[in-house]
This record gives sequence, structure tokens and C-alpha cells, in this order.
Amino acid sequence: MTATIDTDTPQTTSQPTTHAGILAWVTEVAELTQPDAIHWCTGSDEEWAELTASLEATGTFTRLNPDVMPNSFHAASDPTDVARVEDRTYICSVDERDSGPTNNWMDPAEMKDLMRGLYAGCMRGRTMYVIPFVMGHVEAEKPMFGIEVTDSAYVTVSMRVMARMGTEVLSRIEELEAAGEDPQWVPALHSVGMPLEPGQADVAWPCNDTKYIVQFPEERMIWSFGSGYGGNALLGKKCYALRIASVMARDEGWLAEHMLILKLTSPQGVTKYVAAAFPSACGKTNLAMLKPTIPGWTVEAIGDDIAWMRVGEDGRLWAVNPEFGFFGVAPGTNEHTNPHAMETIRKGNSVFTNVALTEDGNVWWEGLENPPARATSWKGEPWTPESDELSSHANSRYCTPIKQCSILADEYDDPRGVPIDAILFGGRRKTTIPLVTEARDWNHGTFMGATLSSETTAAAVGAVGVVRRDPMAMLPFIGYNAGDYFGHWIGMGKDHDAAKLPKIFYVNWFRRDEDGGFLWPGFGENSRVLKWVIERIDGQAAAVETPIGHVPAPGSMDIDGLDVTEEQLAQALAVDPEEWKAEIPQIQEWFEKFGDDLPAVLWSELDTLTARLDA
Ligand code: GTP
Ligand code: SPV
Ligand code: MN
Repeated sequence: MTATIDTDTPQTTSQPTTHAGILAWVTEVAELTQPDAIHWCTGSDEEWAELTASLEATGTFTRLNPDVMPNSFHAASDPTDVARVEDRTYICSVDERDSGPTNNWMDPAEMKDLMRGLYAGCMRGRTMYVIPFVMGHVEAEKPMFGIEVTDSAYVTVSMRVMARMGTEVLSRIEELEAAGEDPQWVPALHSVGMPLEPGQADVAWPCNDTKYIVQFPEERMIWSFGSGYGGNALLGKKCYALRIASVMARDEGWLAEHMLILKLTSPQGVTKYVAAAFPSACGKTNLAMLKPTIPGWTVEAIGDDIAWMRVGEDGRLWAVNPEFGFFGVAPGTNEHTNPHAMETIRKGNSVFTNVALTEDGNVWWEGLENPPARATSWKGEPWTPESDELSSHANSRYCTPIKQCSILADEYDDPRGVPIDAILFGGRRKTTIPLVTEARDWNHGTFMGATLSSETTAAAVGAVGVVRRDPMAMLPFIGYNAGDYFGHWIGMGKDHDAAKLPKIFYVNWFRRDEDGGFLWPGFGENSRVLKWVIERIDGQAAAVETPIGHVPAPGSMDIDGLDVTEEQLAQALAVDPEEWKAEIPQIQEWFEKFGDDLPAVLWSELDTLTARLDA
């Protein structure tokens, strides 16, 4: 029989669990946070209908016109709660050294004291939702369970889109336990941090000026307070599937990465799988759903943000997407740049946050076709195409079920994943970095990843357009010492047959000419780069060796029908030794941050690069 929670306090709205550990934790959280009610999520359609209706009632959601966006909703956040807060994100390892020089750290006991103070009574006047979820497949060999407890209905409905969740997941945990196994689950506590006093009206977007996004890596535990925004609040995503999972991956010999996964099929029917790590808002979702411009090639999507990769018995690197939805950047998404995303969204069942709301109950954002004559901006103000302000926040997002994507590869549903042939690293750089470069070997590829640089974007709070090192596009997501993380990457090449591991490439879609225009048209045209990559792997395409790696030989890239001059292409591919020499001291300074924790191999790679540039 199901156990019940002490009913002195909150009203429990549905069945809890036979799992003593989960029940004890939920009870402990309820005693601390004092919610009015506890709701155990089932993940059913009825639950979705109830929760979305309650969000309409509080003014958080506006239902979109069902004729254009069925079962879909518009939300506008508090203007201060629009992105990940890297300054407020902590890795609270027992030993400070284990969080490394790239993370914020506080002693875990001290952090818990501080946060218990914030959590005390923080759910008063609200319902606490208990969300059993699994990242990856529920039938995986070792399913990666989590229980998110949150006082936000917005987070609950978003979690239903982004992760496999609900009764089925809880039943699976209970079943494994009953069978004598010890299924591990990550406790993930979230509160918007805005209790309601009796009679106090709620606001559309509750949040708190004080924010903490905290990972306790040894305990595999997450505590988040004060924000309702995606990466801060949907705890299965960045907090679990990257920060906590990267620690598990280090301990167990696999990789948890900020990567898309795609399947590429040539006109001859040959299939390859590509994973690519680009920093936030640097093109993963767009590449994952790419519509090739070169005839006969097709791309199918497997994932757009996170890849978990393990070396299989065959020695190849197998990748799964642990997520269940897309949480994509809205601005710039349109019928030309990402027709498959548009088609996915139009099927409905989606949440749009911080975009504009049109008078006919649709959404609009910068870059979308057919601007409306009038709309309400994300700030709730009247907006017209003549307005000085943007209609949508630069980090506004759509949240949509992955199963609605018509080009989702069948392999998405395979718990074994897909064997990766190529890994791309990429960043947003106006200068210096060529359109595509092939690494000489695994260690050189790891060096490319470890030194990846990119201009900051609106996906995180802070200045935009500042070049920073973002190793493997994981700077905000490595759950441990980044020096050890580099060592783990190097170790993957040492512990396994490097010949069977993916080949590594470095791409840059964002190089500019003197007038500030993009040298490369990007989007669907990136299929030409993918083709060159595949042909390199198969030993077909020619390359020239440069100090930084192999770049396409003149004429080796398929530019048939492309509206780019030879001159522009040459500029996009150019390796300028002077620009690269200017990078060397920056890379040196970056590496010095890690002291003795930096693998010596990376210093030798830097020496090799310097020597080649000087030669
Ligand atoms: P996160 O979800 O934050 O991790 O971002 P992401 O890496 O998935 O980035 P996304 O694909 O959403 O792209 C972000 C922005 O970059 C959008 O505004 C795109 O329009 C733009 N973008 C993507 N691909 C290209 C490209 O090939 N060329 C150019 N010029 N812009 C691109
Ligand atoms: C990113 O910032 O890399 C995202 C969006 O994918 S969030 O889930 O908010 O982290
Ligand atoms: Mn991302």
C-alpha cells in the first residue's frame, strides 16, 4: 500500500509512493518549505490541462489561438529573470579544489545552512509539485532518475515537455526497488522563493532577487532558489544532465557534454552520426535540425543540447540525448534558418517565454517572417515594427516536445544511442577561427576543445559579445575541476583505441568581413561543411596542413550553387598566422589558471602550435 505523508500540514492531492527514501525526502522538504498542498505529478493530459488552466488563472500563461498554435501558451517572465545566472551558480564540492578555478564554490555545510534559511517557509501559500523524472531512457541499463520538487506550475509543465516524467517513472523506480535493486535518483529541490501570505495575490512570474543554483556533486544533489528560468529551474537539464552527470561520467568513465547529435545520410545512403559542442546560443539547435542545401543529403535530429557518450564494446563512442524536448532560442528562428523547428512548434503543445504576443493570439519574435502591425512585447508593452525596443528578449525561448519533430531519427528511441563518427567544436568568433579545421588526432582535438573561445551571448546574464574561453562549450556546466575534466578527455583517448573514437573538428559559422557581414551564409549551407567532414573521415576530401590543423584544400568543399565568391570562401577558411600568434598568450594565460591540474599533454600541444606558427 502507499504510505501517506503526515497530514497535519499540507494537503496531499494524489498518491505518494511506496519508496521510503523518496517519501522521506519529500516529507523533509515539505516540513522545511511549508507548502499548502503537495501534488505528486502523473504526467497525464488531464494534469497538463489543470496546470495550464491554473497558470492562465494567475496570469502567467496566455493561451494562444488554437487554430494557429494548438494547446500552446505564452509566458512573460519578470524582466530580471531571463537567463542562466552564472554568478549565482555553485559547485559545492566537499573540497574546494574539486570545483576548480572556473566554478563558484562555498563549503557545502555553509551553503546548506544559508539555503535552509532561504527555504524555510518559502512555499507557504503555494502547491509543492513532486516530479519523478528520468534523463535518458527509462529502460536504460542504469536509468538516470531524479525527483524534482518545485513550487512552480510553470516549471512543472515545462519539465513535462523537456523530460520523461510522471507515474511511469515513479513506478519503474518502485519496481526496481521491489526487485532488490537500489535505483539511484537525484534529489532536485527548486523554489521560486516567493511565499504568499494569507490573502496575498500571486504575481504572474514569482521569483526572488536572491538566487542560488547549487550542485552538491558528492551527494548528487541539486538545490535551486529564486529563479523560474529554464536552465536555473528545470533541474533535469543543465544542473543534472550536465553538472551532476559530468561528475558521474568522470567517476564511471564516460562523457556528459553540451552537444547536439545528428544523423547525416549521403546520396549513396551512407549514414554518419555527428555530435557538436557550441556554447549557448551559438547554433546547436539550428545544426541539429539542418535542412541541407546540397542535393541528396539528409539530416535527421537526435538531440539539440546534451549528449551522454560511452565507449561501447566495439570501441566506438555511443551517444544518447537524455532530453525529451527542445528548449530553443526563439529570435532568429524562421522558415529559412530552421524550417524543421518551425514545423515542430506549429504542432502546438508548446510554451513560449519572453516573445511577443500578437493581437490574433499568436507569438512573434525578431527574425520571424511577417511582423505583426501591433503586438504586446515581452515586457507587456504595446509594440509595433517601428518601436525602438525589441519585441522579444534576445534569450526568449520555445519549449516544444521532441517527438513532434518530423525529422527525428528513429534511433532517438534506442537506449544504446548512436556511434559518433565526428565531434565538432565551435564558437562565435568574428576573426581568427576558420570555417572548419580538422584536428590531427584525439589529443589535438582535446586541445581545440579546451581552448575553445566564443563571444558571450544573452543565454547567460551579463555582458554580450565578450570573447571568453568556453572549453568544450562546457564552461558553465563542468561539475568539477576543469583541469581534471581535460584530463578525463585526454584519458578517453588513452584508455581506448583512439582510431575508433570520433575524429575531431573545429568550426566557426560566425567569422566576419571588414564590413561586419558574415563571411559564411550558415544554416542549411552548413551541410557543405558536414559533407567535407564526412569526406575527410572517409579519406576522400583533400586538405592542406596549417599550423592549427587541416583546412579544406582549394576546390575540396562542395560550393556548387552557393552564393559565395571564391574570395569570401578563401577569407572564411584563411589561417592568419599573425591573428593566431595573438591567441597564444591568451591560451597560455587560460592554461595557467589550472596550475598543476592542467594535463601536461595540453602544454605540449600549445608548444607544438607555437612552434608551427613560428616556423
Ligand atoms: P542554446 O539552446 O542556448 O544552447 O543555444 P544553441 O547552441 O542551440 O543555439 P541556436 O541554434 O538556438 O542558435 C542561436 C542563435 O545563433 C540564433 O539566433 C541563430 O539564428 C544563430 N545561428 C545559428 N546557426 C547559425 C549559423 O549557421 N550562422 C549564423 N550567422 N547564425 C546562426
Ligand atoms: C543554454 O543556455 O545553453 C541553454 C538554455 O540551452 S538553458 O536550459 O537555460 O541553459
Ligand atoms: Mn544549451
